Amino acid sequence: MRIDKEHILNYNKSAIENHNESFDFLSSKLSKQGHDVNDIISRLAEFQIAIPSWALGAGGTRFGRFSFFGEPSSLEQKIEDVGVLHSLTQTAGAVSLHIPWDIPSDYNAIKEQADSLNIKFDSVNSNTFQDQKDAKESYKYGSLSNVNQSIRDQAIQHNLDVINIGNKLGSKSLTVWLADGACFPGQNNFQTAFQNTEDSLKAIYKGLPDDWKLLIEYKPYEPNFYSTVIQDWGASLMLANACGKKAYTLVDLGHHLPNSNIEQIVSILQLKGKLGGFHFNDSKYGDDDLTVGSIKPYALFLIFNELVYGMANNPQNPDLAWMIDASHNVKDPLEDLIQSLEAIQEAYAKAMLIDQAALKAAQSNNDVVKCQEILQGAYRTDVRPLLEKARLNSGGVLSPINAYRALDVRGGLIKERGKNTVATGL
Ligand code: PSV
Ligand code: MN
Repeated sequence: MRIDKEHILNYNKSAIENHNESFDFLSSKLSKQGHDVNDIISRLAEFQIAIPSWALGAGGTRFGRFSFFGEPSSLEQKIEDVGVLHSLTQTAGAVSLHIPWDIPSDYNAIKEQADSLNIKFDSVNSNTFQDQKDAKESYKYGSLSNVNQSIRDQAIQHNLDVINIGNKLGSKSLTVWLADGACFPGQNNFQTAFQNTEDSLKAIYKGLPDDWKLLIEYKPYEPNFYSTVIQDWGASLMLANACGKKAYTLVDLGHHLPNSNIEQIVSILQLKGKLGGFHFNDSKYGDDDLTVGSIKPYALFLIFNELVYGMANNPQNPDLAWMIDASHNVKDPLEDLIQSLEAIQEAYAKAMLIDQAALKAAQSNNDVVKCQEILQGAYRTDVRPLLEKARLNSGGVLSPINAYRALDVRGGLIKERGKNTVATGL
């Protein structure tokens, strides 16, 4: 299913008056405060977030999965769904594939399809947390960290195969998330597991093309509940440093113990030029994979404050790979992703409103109250008209959720695909 330009134009006609009114009001207010509104809008339009190929179907838990009607059942249909998201929002111009869930059968055809929808292939993700059909070795007791060399070799080879697949599509990074760890004290030797992981990652790194990055994701627990080999940013950074300059840490918002100061982690990694990628989601308890901004929007804003600062002040840190990593147990996956995209853009726009010079001055004077006023002044601004303008300028719709419903996109997908299709993924 494709959303044609005509539909977008028609939809926007019905909402343009309200938009103009609220945009003019906000824009004149911000201009008076010294903001370059056009610059903020063009930076919003440039900010593209990858959609993971595994998030287009309904998500589930270990207790069950309630499938969503009209789910994409092939990679082509998944790309089609990202195309729908991108035409409406103009901010989802990339897809991130998980291998082996989404191995293309015809590379040229899939590249052409993605091209025609203006979608790039972002980071490719390997999977050594599940056993694959016909695999010689099992990952039950770990993959890159395993005590058994031939299991490590199989996991290394899988990552090299993923690089190869990504290379054919134009991806420029490999994301490694390891489920390896232990469920019980004494189950493994921490040092051996870490050293094995380091050696395995170095072997993968050797096969990384020159213009690629290796992104090392961390997570404190799950599926292992006593210890995880790459449990935090410190472990990830140590491994990235051991591999070399093309290796970076990847931050997934859900992969922290309660109350971790994620913005501080983000800030220091950028200072050291080692923040490589970002997985957005939100959570109340752990790795809940909820819609971005649905639980802690202020925390997201504070993270974006550091990201904006880093993008302006840390040329030593490369451009980041941005991706949503969420799951949707009870919502239409596409509606959920639209809400996440909107929340990310909103936090970014608000962070761009922070007067960095005034903040620096207040910090130099130890004026704590002023510092808070500056941050919260930006946070309390309703920036949605800026997001609308950015979408409008790029050919998207003023309100993606309303347009998605008005155009009955899900109804159209069900008509094309039937009710009971099931997407690959977790
Ligand atoms: C693990 O929880 C994770 O965040 C990793 O990024 C995986 O690749 C992804 O979720 C999908 O399961
Ligand atoms: Mn993740």
